[in-house]
Amino acid sequence: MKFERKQFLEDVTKILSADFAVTLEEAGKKELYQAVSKAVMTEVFPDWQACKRQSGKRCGYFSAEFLMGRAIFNNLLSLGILEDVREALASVREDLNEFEEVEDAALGNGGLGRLAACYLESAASMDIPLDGYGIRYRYGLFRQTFENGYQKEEGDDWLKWGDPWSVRVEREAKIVRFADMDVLAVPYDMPIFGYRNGVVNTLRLWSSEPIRAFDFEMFDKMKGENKAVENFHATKICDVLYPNDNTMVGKMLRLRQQYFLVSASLQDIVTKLKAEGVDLHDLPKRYCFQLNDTHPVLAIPELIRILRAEGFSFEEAFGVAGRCFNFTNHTIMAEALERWDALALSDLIPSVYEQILACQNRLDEEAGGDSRFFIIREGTVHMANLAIYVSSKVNGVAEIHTNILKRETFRDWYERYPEKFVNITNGITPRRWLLLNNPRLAALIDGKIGSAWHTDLSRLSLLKPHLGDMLSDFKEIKGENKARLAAYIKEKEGVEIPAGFIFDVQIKRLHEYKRQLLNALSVLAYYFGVKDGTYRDLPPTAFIFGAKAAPGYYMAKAIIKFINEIANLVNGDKTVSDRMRVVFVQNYDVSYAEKIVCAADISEQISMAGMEASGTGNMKFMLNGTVTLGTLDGANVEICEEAGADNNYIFGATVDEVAKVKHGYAPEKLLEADPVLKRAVETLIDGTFPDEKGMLKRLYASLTTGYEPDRYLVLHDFADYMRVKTKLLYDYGTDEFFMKCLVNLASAGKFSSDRSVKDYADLIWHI
Ligand code: 26W
Repeated sequence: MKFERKQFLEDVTKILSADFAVTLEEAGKKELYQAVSKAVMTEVFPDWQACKRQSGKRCGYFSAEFLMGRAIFNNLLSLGILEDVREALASVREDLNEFEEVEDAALGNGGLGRLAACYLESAASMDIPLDGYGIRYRYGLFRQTFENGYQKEEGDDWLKWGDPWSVRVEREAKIVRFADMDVLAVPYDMPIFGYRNGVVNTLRLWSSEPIRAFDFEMFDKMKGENKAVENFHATKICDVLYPNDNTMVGKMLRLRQQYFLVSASLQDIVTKLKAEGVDLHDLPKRYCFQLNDTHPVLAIPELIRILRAEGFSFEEAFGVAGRCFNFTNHTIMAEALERWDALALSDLIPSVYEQILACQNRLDEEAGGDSRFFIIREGTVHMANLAIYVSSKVNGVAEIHTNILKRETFRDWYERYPEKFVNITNGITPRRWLLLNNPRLAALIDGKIGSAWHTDLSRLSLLKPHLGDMLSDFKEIKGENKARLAAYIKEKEGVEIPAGFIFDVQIKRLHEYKRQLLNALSVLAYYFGVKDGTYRDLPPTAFIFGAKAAPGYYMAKAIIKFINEIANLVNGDKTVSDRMRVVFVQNYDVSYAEKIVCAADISEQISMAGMEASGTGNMKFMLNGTVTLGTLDGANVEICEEAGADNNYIFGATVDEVAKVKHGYAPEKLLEADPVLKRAVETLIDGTFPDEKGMLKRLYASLTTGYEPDRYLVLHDFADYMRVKTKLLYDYGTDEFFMKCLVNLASAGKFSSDRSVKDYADLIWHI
């Protein structure tokens, strides 16, 4: 984008006067933020219009979550005007960094939502016509604070600063029909800028509204009548994002959200094609759809329903759907595979349910009654099965994950339709996750190999001959990033991390399988070890955690409480203060991640092997020159393939070993055999920590008793984890160690989401 300072400041001044009746001098931060953003939006409008009008085949990325984070810095970077705007504002004594207070758009839970955001950015940068379709939740993922060590949730008012990067497109509103009411779906379009290439794709987020402007008087009169009041609430479909990650809760409101999203999106696309005069039999020539996990899978029967209403036979409609849809699976956890009660579904959207039944009948005929293949069984609709049956392609998100899908999770389906299954290893956008969050490191790389890596990350391998020369600058930059993070943590969390400490980081959603508990137990082991002399000379280390727990996930919340108590104990004990600090940062989100990732020395990726589909945080750390302390799980496996296992720190049971260990597993024997482990685990019940609510006691029980004690093999992997982690801590600081960091950076090329979206475009979308 061309940038002229004088013109820009004039535009900003005009918007300030028209929208807020203030001058540039009088404007507050929020007003200025809106005016600056809008001034840019005005400029890019022609490019955006041109991209929207292109006539080739497009892909719709259907997702219940888009975890976009903060837009302004990324957008300015993509447009190539970040520094220009910074200088223009500085010339009128404003500081662009003030906009770091702008709320993240946190319309997602974790990996799946952030992946969608990276893919949109990469597709635009690679000039791939991909548009996102999602829900404009009024409240995104909750804001987290800690009170007395317990997680507290508050509503996330992400629109507090306004939403200048969206445009409400009321004239393209659609009506979504449920059995009990009709709802208006109003689109808000967000431009997705390609990196310095003039491409502007679209993220279209639907907002639900009552069809008639809300009538308060009517509402007042109807208060007594349950149905009407219920309807009023039901029009609030988009009020809030479900804060679940990995557990399926069969809530009707969630089902409404899912249907709302796919019905509005498909009506939108079909309407536009019809207006262009396209024969809907040719739909697959113009569109394909990527289903981001099962959440938008109702799109399949919805499209069939729409086509039948247009006069298609079921077979014709099924054929078109089969050529349009593709399905990505993001987890093998049984509790996360979506299933819906068939009665509830048929009550809410009867004509859609009819199409699901028709698919089931077709499958019955095709599979000759083989009972392994079903969509509806015992009154439950299995969304993954519906997706696999109809879709052209089904993909997992890392090699090991796709293999597990083929071998286990969807084995029967794979046997029947082997050609459907493909792997597309996840990726991350190097613009947000290196250029933007770590500009000095990016500049150091530019200085060695030029800037072509910005859009071709494989070129990082060209750094390999230069790594030795980069060492001292790299250390200096990492040190500065660490100092900045330490200052931020001091301000936000009140915990001081002294200079020279190792930053050992685990940031991700809280889940038992991700094993933050394993990390916590190691911290206790080091603490007792420092005190009793075993680790008298422990390299000074800050153990940094960040994670939100689903509000209804008891064990996850117990783990947060446990770690916060450990932090209290360690940080309050002067005798260890030159060796250890522990901090659990509050409200971990995309913007916090940007600050942490560039400052980490150790990336903890310690899930039980087989459980983490891919992970993408692991890639972010790698790209910023951080070694992984991890299991052979998800994309860690491929990270080791690229960077070498000896440049990372691998421990623990492999997938095959997990299966074996689980036979006759006896965690109590492990406890008895290992006094260090026992001491750490018993703090859960021996009064070391206050436990008013009995949470820690239940955590202890989850490790030692019940149907499947220590389900995620925390105790089994503990000794090997300690061994490797201790080696890592003692390796830290040598040139040899920093070379490992740099080898990781130089080997991160594969993990660009540019590569991922191109793989999708080649193997699946054919665009
Ligand atoms: C029905 C509730 C629910 C909500 C979210 C079920 C499942 C999910 C997601 C599948 C959870 C998720 O975000 N999975 C993560 O997806 C990332 C992107 O592919 C992977 O990198 C992570 O390994 C995976 O946990």
